Amino acid sequence: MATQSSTAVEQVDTYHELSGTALAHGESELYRSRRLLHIVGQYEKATIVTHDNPDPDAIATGWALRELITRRIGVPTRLVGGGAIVRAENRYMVELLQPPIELVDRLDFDDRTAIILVDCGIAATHHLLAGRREWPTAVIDHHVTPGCDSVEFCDIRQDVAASASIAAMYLLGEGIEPEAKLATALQYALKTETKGGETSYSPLDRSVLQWLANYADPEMLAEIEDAPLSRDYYGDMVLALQNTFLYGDIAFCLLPRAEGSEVVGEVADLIIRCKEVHRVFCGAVIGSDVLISVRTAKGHGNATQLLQETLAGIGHGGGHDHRAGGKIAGVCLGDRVPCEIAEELKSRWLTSCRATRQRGTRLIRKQEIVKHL
Ligand SMILES: [Mn+2]
Repeated sequence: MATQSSTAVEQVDTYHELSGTALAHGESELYRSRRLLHIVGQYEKATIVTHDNPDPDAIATGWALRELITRRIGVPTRLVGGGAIVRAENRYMVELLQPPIELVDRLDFDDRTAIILVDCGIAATHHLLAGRREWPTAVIDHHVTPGCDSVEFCDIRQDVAASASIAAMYLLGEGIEPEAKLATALQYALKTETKGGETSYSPLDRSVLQWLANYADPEMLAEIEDAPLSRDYYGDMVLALQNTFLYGDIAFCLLPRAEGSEVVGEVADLIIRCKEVHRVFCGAVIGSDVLISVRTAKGHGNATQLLQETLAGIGHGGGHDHRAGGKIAGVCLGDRVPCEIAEELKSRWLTSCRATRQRGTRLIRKQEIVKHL
């Protein structure tokens, strides 16, 4: 706090006015960002690591932290993540906003590099540091993140909707005005994280959104949300809907084909919006794995529990109260879920949901499909 400038103090006052109750955490926002900068400043360079297949929240959080570090202390900073960016909207976000993210297969670093893990914890297995002995220097996250006690800097706030809110508060506290593209990325991160009623905006998220509105570009945000889709996407969707079966308010769908892994979650998101559906299981073959997405409506069970019960002993998965994802690894040779696995999954899913109906009806009647071909 010794180097605190008067502008920064003013910004903190603005912050106090903006978020009121959100400061109950004790430590002031500026104190947190200063402490992070102080720690990172002891290294020659920094690498920010997101979870694999980085989503808008991971990308925007990393980008804002990179901005904070380079602008305040000038430490050269990379932003990296493993896997790929698959969802059409997210790819379009990257194309339009050009975040400084690099997708890499492996991560090399030495002890002169500060490592900052964002939007996931060390106990998670879907990041480039998983299974390695090196500890990150810092973790910034909003998930239930155990095992961070030994990390030098930890800012984990489960009450905020997005990690992006935490990173944006650092910028605000430091008096750094984000350029339009970064502000739009942060805004988009907050929008996507609250989809499907999974999380709701905390007072801090609301203050951040208000502040970001001064800098973000609403037209760019709308363009991202209307991202161009491939022709295959429509094929996946039609075939998925034709293959969705209902057992009372429980839906089960195995996609006959999926051009990309993201479509599994998107079909689940679409079906859970059906008024008559309260629980959805969606699966598809990607490579040699079966990828699964589960969604539950509010008041209709915990998606993660239902998924884990369904996959017990044959696969694994995790997620949130109403959205969960999982996988059965290495069981497929062709492009469809093998019959015996399909049957097993259906019966396990219905058992987990305590379904009273065992005979399914199609979401769209077969007659209708055939008639309109
Ligand atoms: Mn997140």
